[in-house]
Amino acid sequence: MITNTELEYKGDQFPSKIVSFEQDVDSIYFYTDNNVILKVTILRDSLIRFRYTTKGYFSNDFSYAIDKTQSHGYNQLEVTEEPTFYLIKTSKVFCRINKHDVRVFIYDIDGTPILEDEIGFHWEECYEHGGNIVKMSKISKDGESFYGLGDKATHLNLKGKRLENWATDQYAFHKDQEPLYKVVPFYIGLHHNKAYGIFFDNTFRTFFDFCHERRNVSSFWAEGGEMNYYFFYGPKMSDVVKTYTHLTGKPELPPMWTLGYHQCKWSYYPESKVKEITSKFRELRIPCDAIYLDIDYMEGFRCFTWSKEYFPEPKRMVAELAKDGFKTVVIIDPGIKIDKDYWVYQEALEKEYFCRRADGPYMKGKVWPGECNFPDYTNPEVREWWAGLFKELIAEIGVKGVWNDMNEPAVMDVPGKTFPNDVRHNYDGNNCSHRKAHNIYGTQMARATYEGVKRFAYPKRPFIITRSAYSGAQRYTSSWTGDNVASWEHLWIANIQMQRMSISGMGFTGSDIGGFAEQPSGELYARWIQLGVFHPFCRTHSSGDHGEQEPWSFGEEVIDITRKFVELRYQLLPYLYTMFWQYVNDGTPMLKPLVYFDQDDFHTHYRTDEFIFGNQILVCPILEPNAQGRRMYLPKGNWYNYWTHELIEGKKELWVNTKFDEIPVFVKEGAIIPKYPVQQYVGEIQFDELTLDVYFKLGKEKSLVYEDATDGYDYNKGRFSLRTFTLTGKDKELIIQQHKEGDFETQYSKFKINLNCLPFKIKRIELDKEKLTLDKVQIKGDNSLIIDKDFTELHIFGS
Ligand code: MIG
Repeated sequence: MITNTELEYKGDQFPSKIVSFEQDVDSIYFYTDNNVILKVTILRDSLIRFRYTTKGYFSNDFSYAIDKTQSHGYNQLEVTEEPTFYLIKTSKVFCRINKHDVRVFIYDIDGTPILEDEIGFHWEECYEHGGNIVKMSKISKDGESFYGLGDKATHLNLKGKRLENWATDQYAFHKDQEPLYKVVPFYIGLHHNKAYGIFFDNTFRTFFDFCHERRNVSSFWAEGGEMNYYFFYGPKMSDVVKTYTHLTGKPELPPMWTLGYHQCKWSYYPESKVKEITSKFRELRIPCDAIYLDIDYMEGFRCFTWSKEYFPEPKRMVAELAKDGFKTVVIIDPGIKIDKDYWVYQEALEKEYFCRRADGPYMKGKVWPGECNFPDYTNPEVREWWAGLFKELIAEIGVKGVWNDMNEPAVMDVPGKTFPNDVRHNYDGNNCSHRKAHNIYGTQMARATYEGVKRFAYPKRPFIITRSAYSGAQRYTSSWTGDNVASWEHLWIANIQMQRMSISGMGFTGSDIGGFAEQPSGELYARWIQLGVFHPFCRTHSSGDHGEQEPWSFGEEVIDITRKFVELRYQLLPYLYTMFWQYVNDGTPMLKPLVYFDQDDFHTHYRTDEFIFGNQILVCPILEPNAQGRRMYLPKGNWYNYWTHELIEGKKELWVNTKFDEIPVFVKEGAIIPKYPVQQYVGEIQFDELTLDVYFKLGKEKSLVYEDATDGYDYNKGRFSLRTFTLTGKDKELIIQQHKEGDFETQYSKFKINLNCLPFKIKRIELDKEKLTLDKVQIKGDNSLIIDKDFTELHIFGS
């Protein structure tokens, strides 16, 4: 018999009081008398995990996001019991846990409240009235700002927004549209000049509310799964971002060519069209390293096949393109055409690798090839099989990179544009429904692709690009921001998305330059290229049904602007490669929003347009038509205008004049910017000179240049070169010291040193403490020196 109380909707439930606690090395368990357990795990002094169950026991602890190869450790952990609370202390934070309601309060060592529970953990659990929702609410502090969350197409500062994480194929999305392709449930809070972070590692549909519903409350919740989050203490935003990136993992170094310029369109075919495009790049001398084949290269959109009509001899074509410096990248989608004569379909069917509906049949959905089945990439055996499928493409045909699309997963002509919720997934042995696996499906596909490409490209490095991704996907793949639009608003969105992705651990990202949907004007395309060359991933792509979108589609002026900026990117390759190496090494994001650069300056908290590219170059795109320049904010420090060399003091708003072939670019004083000669593709020419653009400063500044063989894995065996340049400027002196690590021999043996903005006349030069004889140095008219040895100290005296 059903009683009334059983049918009654209970609404929110709350933990009751703590009745006991127990410590097991780095974890402390708090037990309540209504089956809630809070498990607090100290991973580092500034990294604490909070995990709750409402069942009285914890299920298997499994996460795709956490990088298990990373180590953690703390200096201090003390747990004390007081009459009304417990206190957990590390060397960085105190964490108070109330006995009567399990609310959590975190303070830093100075006693400043950093993050405090409002209601804290609560949940709904009722089959008749809406299922299972786990919720968390925090008190938001005065003047608090919020950042992060991956690819959101909205203001960089998320204060006042409510956001949703459910990977979605969002064609021609617009500003503030939710949800989008990626799921990064990580945010940074900043108040009283102190930053902290939260990573809510829950793959169900999640929501974040930053003072949108209630002015003083930030909250997050999930439609299933556990309340399971990591807290990061800064106080610097850079510490939060680095620790988050360390926790969810960093990529390996990509081959240097992937940092070149890429050309794409839906679709270049047949072979003659592809060749026409690549030849035109060489003819116009616009550098380019990669050419993409979209879905039409396949036979009826069947993955791992080639259209015999359009591409009769792929191996020959790919080799010919490679001879001309072009790397071929091909698209691979998750949908496998239901076709009993198609070997990939046959194999997957035989081995039972396709996803099934709850009551048994295979998940069927329409995508480009027509009706398809979909591999369950959350099954390790399926990933292994999928990886093996790349043998022919990579090892035999010579394709250099793979592009994973439609992996939200996208399904046509159905409500919700994806799988139904009842679809089953293996989830690495933790069987579950699509409600839980949806958000990581794309990441697991990209991971399987990465494993395949890596295996067959060896000893070269793999390259993968994905559309959908969950936290941690950066370990396997780069990404792009999906189907944007050729509009000025989307140029603004692209700028923000790339900064946001960078501080969300997923730095190797770019937008479709020029816009995917609709046709850009020449002016918009030029402005987009001018920004795009400063994004980690730099590719023009378009849907192709609105006209041409190659650099030469918009007339001479745009060709020249494109060439100028793509050439600049190629000159800056050692700088770009070094910033990538820093990302790989310690999780430093490649692009830094101004708030990341100087969080103590309140003016930076709501800036969106300016960003720091690497460590020493500041970029501000032009985001409007007919601009003669723009207003912008220059953060702390002194900056040289890259084009005019004018020195400007920062921490102020200013107007900057620009011509059509310029955008505001500034170089931090004291910087030494390394440059290669312009090449049409990475490795095109042998060169014997590294250019160092030196920007004088009164005082000290460090600059780095990381190099290796540009591909392969020898750098892991010490075959890299890391140069540290220390610049010291005095009244009438400039000293540049160089320290070199690693045993990679760079191909060049000379340095061309451009002494920009020297405030004095050169009187005498000493190299490694010896007065220079002229065969070791040539002074050119424009304050540039050629030095033909690996110096350790260059000392310039002025008068
Ligand atoms: O339904 O492969 O975002 O980059 O060119 C469209 C064709 C499928 C969507 C991708 C886009 C790609 C296109 N794809």
